[in-house]
Amino acid sequence: MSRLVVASNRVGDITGGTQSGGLVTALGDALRDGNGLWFGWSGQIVDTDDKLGLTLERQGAVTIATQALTEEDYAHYYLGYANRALWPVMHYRLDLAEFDSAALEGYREVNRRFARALAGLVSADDVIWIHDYHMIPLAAELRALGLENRMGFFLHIPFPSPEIISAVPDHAWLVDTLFAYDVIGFQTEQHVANFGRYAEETAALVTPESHPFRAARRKLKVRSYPIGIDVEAFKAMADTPEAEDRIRRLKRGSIDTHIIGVDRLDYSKGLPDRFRAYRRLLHLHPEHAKNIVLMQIAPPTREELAAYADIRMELEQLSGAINGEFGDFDWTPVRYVHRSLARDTLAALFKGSRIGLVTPLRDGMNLVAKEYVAAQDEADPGVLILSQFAGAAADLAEALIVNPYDADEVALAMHLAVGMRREERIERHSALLERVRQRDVARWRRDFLRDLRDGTGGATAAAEG
Ligand code: ADQ
Repeated sequence: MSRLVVASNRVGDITGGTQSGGLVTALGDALRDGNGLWFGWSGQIVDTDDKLGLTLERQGAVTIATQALTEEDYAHYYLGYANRALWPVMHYRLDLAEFDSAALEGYREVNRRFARALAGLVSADDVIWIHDYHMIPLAAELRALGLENRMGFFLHIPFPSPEIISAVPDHAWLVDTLFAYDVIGFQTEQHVANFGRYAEETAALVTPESHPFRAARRKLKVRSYPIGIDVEAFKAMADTPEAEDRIRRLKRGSIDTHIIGVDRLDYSKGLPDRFRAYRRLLHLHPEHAKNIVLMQIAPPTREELAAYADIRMELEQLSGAINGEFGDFDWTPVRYVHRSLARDTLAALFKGSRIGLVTPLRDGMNLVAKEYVAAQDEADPGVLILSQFAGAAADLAEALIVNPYDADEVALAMHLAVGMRREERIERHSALLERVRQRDVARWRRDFLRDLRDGTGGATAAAEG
C-alpha cells in the first residue's frame, strides 16, 4: 500500500496517550500503520532564514518532519493571512477580516518553501493529505515542482458562500489552487454546495493564464466527510473512578443544573451571545436562581490578534456583570475558566452537566458537541443545545437546535432543557449517540483515504479504519 504523507500547520505528538485530541487522534493510526510521514511547522520562530532547518524525528513507525518559521513568516503567513484574513472570512466575519499584500506574499512564500522541503521527502507513489486553511496552495506549489502524486485536501473550517469568499482580494488565485488536488473534502454538504456554486458562477472567467489549475481540468472529487471523534475512548474517560470523583466535586452544593460550555476563546464560538442568552434566562425565569450555574471553559488562543484580545475583554466584562447583577453570597451564576483543561477532566465535566451549550456563530463541524454526547450517562443523559450554524447540526437533529443570535430562543432552550423529563432526554440522547458513533473519526479517515487512494492501485486495507 502506498505510504501516507500528512501535511498540516501544526504536527502533534504521535506518542501522546488519551490526553491528545485533534489530528493526532484522527490520523495517528493511519500514519502508524503505513510507516507514514507527518510534515508541518515545528512551532519554533527564528530570526533569520538560515536557522529554518528541517528536523526529522522518528516516533515509532512514523517520521515527523518539521521546519521553523521566521518572525516575518509568523507575522505574515500565520497571523496575517491565515488568521487575520482567511479565518474571519471563512467564518462569515468580513467585518473582522484584514487584507494586505505583504501578508498574502508571506502566505505564498511559506507554502512555496514548505513545498520545497516536503518534495525532498516524498516518493512517487506516496499519497499526500494536506489539512486546513494554512496550506490551501501547498498542492499547487508541489505540482509546480513536478510532483504527480495523488493529493487530497481537507478543510476543517467552513467553505462560505460565493458572496462571502469573493470578498477576499485574491480569491480567484486561492480557489484556483484547490484545483491542483485530486480530492477535496469539506465538513458538510452545505460547504460542498458553496464550493460548487462558486465554481459554477466563475466558470466563464477561467483561462489558462488566470486559472492555470482549473483550466488544466484535472479529475477532481469533491465530497463531504464529516469529522467525528473516537467515541469509545472518550466515553471510557468519562467512566473512570477519577471522573466520578470529579463529578462529585462539581456537584458539591445545592445546584441542580450545571450548564457546560467548552470552546477556544474565539469570536466564531459565539461566547458573548451565549452569556447574553444566559442573562436573558435569569431575567425571564428568576425561579432558576441559585439552582443553575453556567461553567464556561475557554482557553486562550491567537492572543496576538486584536480581535481575540477584544473578545476576552468582552467576555470578562459580561461574566462580571452577570455575577454582579444576579449573584449572591451563596451563588455565583457564571464560572468562567480562561485555561485549557486535561481531556479526562473535560469528559467528567461533560458527564456531570445537565446541559451542554454549543452555540457557535459559525463552525466547520464542532467536536465538543460530539464529545458531550459521548460522555453522557445513557440512563440519565443531559441535553445538548446546538447552534444551527455548526456543521454538527446537519447530523445532530435531536439536539435542541437554536439560532445563537437569538437570545430569547437560546434562553428558552435552556429553560426547556432544565425541565426536560428523563424519557425525552434518553430518547434524544440515544438517537444522538447512534449518529455520533456512525460518523466517528475512523469512518472520516477511512472514507477520505479510500477516495484519496482510489486510482493508486493501493488496497484500502482494513488497517486504515
Ligand atoms: P476547533 O475550532 O478547535 O476545530 P472543535 O471542533 O470544537 O473546534 O475542537 C476543539 C477541541 O479542543 C475539542 O476536542 C475540545 O474538547 C478541545 N478543547 C476545547 N476547549 C478546551 C479546553 N479548555 N481544554 C482542553 N481542551 C479543549 C476546528 C474547526 C471545527 C472542527 C475541528 C475538527 O473549527 O469546526 O470540528 O477543527 O475538524
